[in-house]
Amino acid sequence: MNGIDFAYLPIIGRGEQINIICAMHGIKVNTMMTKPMGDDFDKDVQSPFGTIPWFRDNSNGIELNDSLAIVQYLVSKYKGPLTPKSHENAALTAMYWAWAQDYYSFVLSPLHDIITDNSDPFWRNLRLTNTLADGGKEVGISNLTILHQKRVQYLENYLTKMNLGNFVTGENCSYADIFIYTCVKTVQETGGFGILRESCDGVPFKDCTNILKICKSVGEIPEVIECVGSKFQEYPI
Ligand SMILES: N[C@@H](CCC(=O)N[C@@H](CS)C(=O)NCC(=O)O)C(=O)O
Repeated sequence: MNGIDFAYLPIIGRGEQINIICAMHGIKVNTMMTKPMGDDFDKDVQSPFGTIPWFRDNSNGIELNDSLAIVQYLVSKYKGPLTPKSHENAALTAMYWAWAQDYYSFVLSPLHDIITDNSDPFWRNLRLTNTLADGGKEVGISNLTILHQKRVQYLENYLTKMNLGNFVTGENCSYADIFIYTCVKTVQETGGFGILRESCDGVPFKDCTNILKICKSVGEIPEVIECVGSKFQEYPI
């Protein structure tokens, strides 16, 4: 294959899970850094919807501008360990991915605005970013901490009820496990998320035995170890 072009930023964000999935499926990635943190790509102009991740498969020219669409395309076109084994497994994987996507969109992403001190309402193409509008930073962090705890508890409770194996859909790792892993490790280890850790008294995933078990299992996969390297320590968010 000719590999893929992949535009993102030098952060964990919504990009690292795609790098990991490519590593696990042997897909060659040509990384492009987008403005304002790089010069290879301009999301405001080149992305159909003004956001990243953005992707093109050089073998056929298909261009995708949504992380779930990218991941589902990759694991079905380039079969490997993360390719769902049944329709049921595919649907459950997409559902757990959506948990991580919502957690990212409504908890981690608004925290990015606080971490980067960006309270201009229109600095993103996708959503309003005046997280600090009502009550300032302290109230913002406190509200997002409550939301974090609620979202995490829902997932943890459901995993307990389902009593599955080492991963969300059973004994095999899915692409949803990878996204849950990158979100959890971002909160646990990146410098910027110190504010959330502090707000959770240093234990943002307290009593989350199942979630932490999944992250441990993902973190032991050799391709994950190699792909991630020291990024959680180096990247700000
Ligand atoms: N549903 C989209 C959301 C993409 C998204 O919000 N991307 C963020 C970065 S993780 C972005 O481009 N933000 C900048 C902006 O909105 O201008 C996906 O999952 O790809």
